Amino acid sequence: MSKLIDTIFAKEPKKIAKQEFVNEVLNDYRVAFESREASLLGRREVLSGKAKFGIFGDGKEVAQVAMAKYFKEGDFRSGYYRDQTFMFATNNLTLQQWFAGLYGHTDLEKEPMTAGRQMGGHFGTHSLNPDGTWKDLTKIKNSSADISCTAAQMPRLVGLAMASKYYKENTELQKEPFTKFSNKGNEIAFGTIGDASTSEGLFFEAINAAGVMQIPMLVSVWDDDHGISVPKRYQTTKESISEILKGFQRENGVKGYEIFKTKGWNYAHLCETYEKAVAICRGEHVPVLIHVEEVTQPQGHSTSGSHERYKSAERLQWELDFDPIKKMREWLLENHIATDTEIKKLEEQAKQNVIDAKNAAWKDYITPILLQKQEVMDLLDAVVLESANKEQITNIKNELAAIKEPIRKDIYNAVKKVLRLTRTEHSSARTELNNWLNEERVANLDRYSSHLYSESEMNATRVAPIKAEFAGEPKMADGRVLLRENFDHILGKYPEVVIFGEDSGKIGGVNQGLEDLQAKYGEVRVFDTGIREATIIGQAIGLALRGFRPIAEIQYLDYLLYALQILSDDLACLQYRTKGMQKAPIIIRTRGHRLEGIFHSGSPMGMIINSLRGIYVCVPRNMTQAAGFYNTVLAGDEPALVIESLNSYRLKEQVPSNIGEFRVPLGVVETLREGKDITLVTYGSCCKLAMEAAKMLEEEGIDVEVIDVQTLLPFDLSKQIVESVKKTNRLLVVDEDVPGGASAYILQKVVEEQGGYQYLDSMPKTLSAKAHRPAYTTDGDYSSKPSADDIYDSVYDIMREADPENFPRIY
Ligand SMILES: Cc1ncc(C[n+]2csc(CCOP(=O)(O)OP(=O)(O)O)c2C)c(N)n1
Repeated sequence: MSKLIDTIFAKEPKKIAKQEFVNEVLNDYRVAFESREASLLGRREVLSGKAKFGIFGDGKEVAQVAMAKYFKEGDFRSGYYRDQTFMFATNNLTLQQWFAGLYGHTDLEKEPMTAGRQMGGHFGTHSLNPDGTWKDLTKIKNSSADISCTAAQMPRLVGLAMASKYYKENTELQKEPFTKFSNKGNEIAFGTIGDASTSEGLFFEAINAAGVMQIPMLVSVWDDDHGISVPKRYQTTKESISEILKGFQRENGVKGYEIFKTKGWNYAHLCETYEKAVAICRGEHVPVLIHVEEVTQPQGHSTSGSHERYKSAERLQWELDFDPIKKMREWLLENHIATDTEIKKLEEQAKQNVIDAKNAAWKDYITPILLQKQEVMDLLDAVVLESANKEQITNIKNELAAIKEPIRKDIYNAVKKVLRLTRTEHSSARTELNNWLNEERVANLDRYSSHLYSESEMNATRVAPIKAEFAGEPKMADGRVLLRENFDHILGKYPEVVIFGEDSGKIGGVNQGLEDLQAKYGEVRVFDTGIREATIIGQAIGLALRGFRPIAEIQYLDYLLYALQILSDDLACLQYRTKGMQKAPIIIRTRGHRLEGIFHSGSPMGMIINSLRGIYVCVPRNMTQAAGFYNTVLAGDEPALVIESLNSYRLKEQVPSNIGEFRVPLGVVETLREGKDITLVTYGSCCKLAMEAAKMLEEEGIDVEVIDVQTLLPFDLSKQIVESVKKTNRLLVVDEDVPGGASAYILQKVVEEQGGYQYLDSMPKTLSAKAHRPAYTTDGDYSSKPSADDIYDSVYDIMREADPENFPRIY
C-alpha cells in the first residue's frame, strides 16, 4: 500500500498505477458505503419497531477502513459501539450478522458477537472453541468484547498491549504451547474511543500506564465534537485531546508517545497516518495516539433522539459538507480511480447487498418464532376441543394469530393465559401445552442465562480437591511465608503466571507474601505497577485474554472500589456477554476485613458479591486455605477474587508438605467445630472469633457448631449448612460487613434456597459490623466490628429466648 499511496500522492496524482490498488481502494469505499447504508436502514428498523435500539457507526466509516488496513492477524482491538465499519473491513462481521445483532438474535451462529445478549454495536470475536479451549489467536484479527460504559475499554487495552511486551521479553513463552497466542510479541493492541469519553479518569489512567510501560498500544480518538449533546468545550481542556496530551510526546531520547492528528474525511491522509503510526507502534513497541478530528455523526448519537436538538445549523451543514463518504467519493473521482458511472454502479450494488442482508437476517430471526407461534396455535386448537373454556381460549388464540410478527413473549403470554384458565382441567392437550412451556423455560436458560460461569471442563468448581498433607517433621511458619512458598511453586509450575501490583515486585508486597520472588523469577514475572487499581485489573484482563494467567494485586480490600467498575462491567460478565467465546481467567489477590481505621478495615462483601456475579469470591480464614484456593483456581479457567485475612500474615500455621499442590475446592463449606445447640455460619477473619466465642459458650453449656463458608461465590454447592440447621434448629450468621450485607445473602441462601426455615425453632439472626465505617484503635474496632464478646452475646440471646430459665438475662 505504501508504494501505491506514494504513487498517488507524489508528483503525478492523476497517474493511477495498478489495478490491485484501485480494487483495494474501491473495496474500502464499498465497505464504507455499505456500512453507512446499514446505519441508515438500521435506524429505520428501530423506528418501525422491528429492533429495539440502535447505535451506529455512521460518520466514522472512512477512518475505520483506513485503520483496518494495518490491523493484522494476532492483533487485538478494544473499542466501542461505533466500530461496525472496522469489523466489516476486517472480515469479522457480515452485514447479515450485524442486522442479527440489531434484532437480538440469540443464536451464536447467526449473531456471533454476543448471541443477542448485548444491544447491537457491541462487537467481539471468538477466542475460544465451543469446548472452551483456546483457538490460535495469531490467526485471528481479534476483537475483545465491547461494553457500553464510556472509556471502560481502556484498562483492558493496556493489558492487551502489555501482553506483546511480555511475549517479546520472556523467551520461555515463545515456544509451545504459547505460540498460539503470540508471534514473539509482534502484535499491537488497537484502541478506539470517542472524544467525549476521553474525559473519563479511566482514559487518563490507561494513557499514563501505557506511556510508563512503553507498550504497543495504538489509540484512535474519533472526534465528532460531541458526547451525545455535550460539545467539546465542556469535555476537554483546550477542546483538543491531542493538544493536552502533548506532554506525552516522546522527544530527544525521552520515552513517551508518538501523537498524530488526521481528519475523519480525508481517506488518503488517514491511510498515510495509520501506516506510519502502526509501523512505529509495532516496530518500536511505542504507544501511539491518533487524534482523528473532523468526524461527523450524520444520524446523531443513537435512535433515542435527534441531533437537530443540540447541533447548530452551521454544524449540521458542515457535517453534510464533510461527510466522509461524500468526501471519499469526490477523492475517487478527482484521482480518476473510478468514473461516476462506475461508482454509481458500485453504490447500487452495495445498497442491494444491505437490503438483502437485512431481509435475510430478519427472516432468520422471525422464522423460528413464527414456527413456535404456529405450534402453539395448533396446541391451543387441541386444548379447545377438551376444555370448558372454549370461547375464551379461542379469543386468546385469535389474538395471538393477529400478531403478524410476534416476539416470544406474545406466545408465552397466550400460553400462560390458557394454562391459568384451564388449571382445573386434566386433558392430554393441556399437558402438552404445559410441556411446551416447560421446554421453553429450559431453552430460555440457554438463550439468556448460560455462561455466567465457564461451561467448559475447566470450570473451577470441577477442579478435584487435593488435601493438604503434613508428612514429616511439622514445620510452622508465618502465614505470609507459607503463601510465599506457595507462590514460588506456582511461578515455577506455570510460566504463563505473572504477579503484579503496587509494591508487589521489588519488596515482594507490603505483607511480603512475594518476598524475593522478583529476584528469583525476574521482572517479567513479578513486578511493580503504579497506583492505579482500575488499570491493574484491566492489565490483568488484557493479559488473560491473550493467554497469560495473571495474579493482580489490589493492595487492600478497601481499594477494590477503584477497580470495582472494571471488575463488574468487564470481567464478571465477559463469558456471559460472549456466550462463552472469550475468557479472562485472572486471580485478584487482596487482603482485608480487619486492621486499622476507616480505610484499612473494610469488609464490603455484600457490595462485592452483588456486583461480581461471574467471578468466584474466596474468603479464606487463614493462609493455608488461601494458598489452596490459588492452586484450585489456577487449575480452572475462570476469574476469582481471593481475600486474605489482613491480620493473619504473622500468625503461625503448619506448612503442608505438598505446598503448591493441595487444592481447596470452591463452594464447599468446612465445619470447624461440631455442636448440637446452634449453627454459627461465618467466614474469613471472623472464624477465629467464632471459635473463641464457641469456647466461652461451651463453659455455659451451649454447644455451638461453627461453619466456615470458605467461598461466598459459589455458596455451599452441596447444601451442607441446612444439614447442620436440621440438627441444631438455630442459626446465627456472623460477618464484618454492614447489616444487611453479605450476612443477609447467607441468610437468603440458607433459609430460602436450602429450605432452612422448616427446621428453625428460633428466629434466624445476623451479627454484622455497625452500619458506619470501622473506627480507629482497638477500642474503635471493638465498638465497630463483631468481637468474640458480641458473638457470645448473640448466641446467648438466641438460647435465652428459647430457654429463659436456664439462660437468664445477663445485662
Ligand atoms: C460511564 C458511562 N457514562 C455515560 C454513558 C452514556 N453515554 C453513552 S455514549 C455517551 C457519549 C459518548 O461520546 P463520545 O465518547 O464522544 O463517543 P461518540 O458516541 O460520540 O462516538 C454517553 C454519555 C455511558 N455509556 N457510560
